[in-house]
Amino acid sequence: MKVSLNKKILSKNEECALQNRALFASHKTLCINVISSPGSGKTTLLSRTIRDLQGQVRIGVIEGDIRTDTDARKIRETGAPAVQIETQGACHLSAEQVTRALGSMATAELDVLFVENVGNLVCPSAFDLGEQARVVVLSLPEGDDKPIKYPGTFAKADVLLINKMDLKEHVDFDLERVIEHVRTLHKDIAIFQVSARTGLGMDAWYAWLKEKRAL
Ligand SMILES: Nc1nc2c(ncn2[C@@H]2O[C@H](COP(=O)(O)OP(=O)(O)OP(=O)(O)O)[C@@H](O)[C@H]2O)c(=O)[nH]1
Ligand SMILES: [Mg+2]
Ligand SMILES: [Zn+2]
Repeated sequence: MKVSLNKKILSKNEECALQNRALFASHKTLCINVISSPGSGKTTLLSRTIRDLQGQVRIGVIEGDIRTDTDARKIRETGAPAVQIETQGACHLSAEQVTRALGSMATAELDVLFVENVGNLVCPSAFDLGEQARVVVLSLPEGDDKPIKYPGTFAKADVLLINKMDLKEHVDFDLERVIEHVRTLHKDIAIFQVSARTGLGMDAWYAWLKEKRAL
């Protein structure tokens, strides 16, 4: 006899993601999952965002790396709270790891919590962490073919930050081609051209963040 329970059985990751999402909702904290290749500038972008929005938006960061707490230490230099997750080899963060890290983060006192995922354009996008929004960072030196080669990550992102715009004159990167292609993957994605080094274009990103936070 076949019995249909008509109830979706949640995976461990989905269960923890639900739990995290409920906590963020109860604390009115906007959680943003930040995904990119290694070295695109995630930590630099977050540090600049924290410094520029000091006194306006209370920001905390959960850092995901395979090894070391280098990035969490960089974030703490800004004065913002940061918790490091060392995945010991895993190439993406799981919702369960985030649940554990939340034990050391006073989310009730934060307006925005960024989760910097492990540098990887492939599997982080397959794991819901309980976030309300996803940001993908693509930097000019990586090449303009990345959205074509790794479509899943771009299709699931709410925001694309095209970083290292200060290097525009030095690299071959067809901006129009990238923007056009990314819009075929996700037509409503918000796209900002920025430089975490010079601050170029960051105001538009901050406006998006404040608007999302207000919703
Ligand atoms: N020229 C230029 N360099 C940048 C910019 N943003 C970041 N960088 C540099 O890029 C390198 C990597 O930056 P990170 O912020 O560590 O990159 P990440 O994405 O956090 O790297 P992982 O955490 O290792 O994945 C550093 O040397 C930064 O100084 C930028 O806008 N312009
Ligand atoms: Mg980093
Ligand atoms: Zn992985």
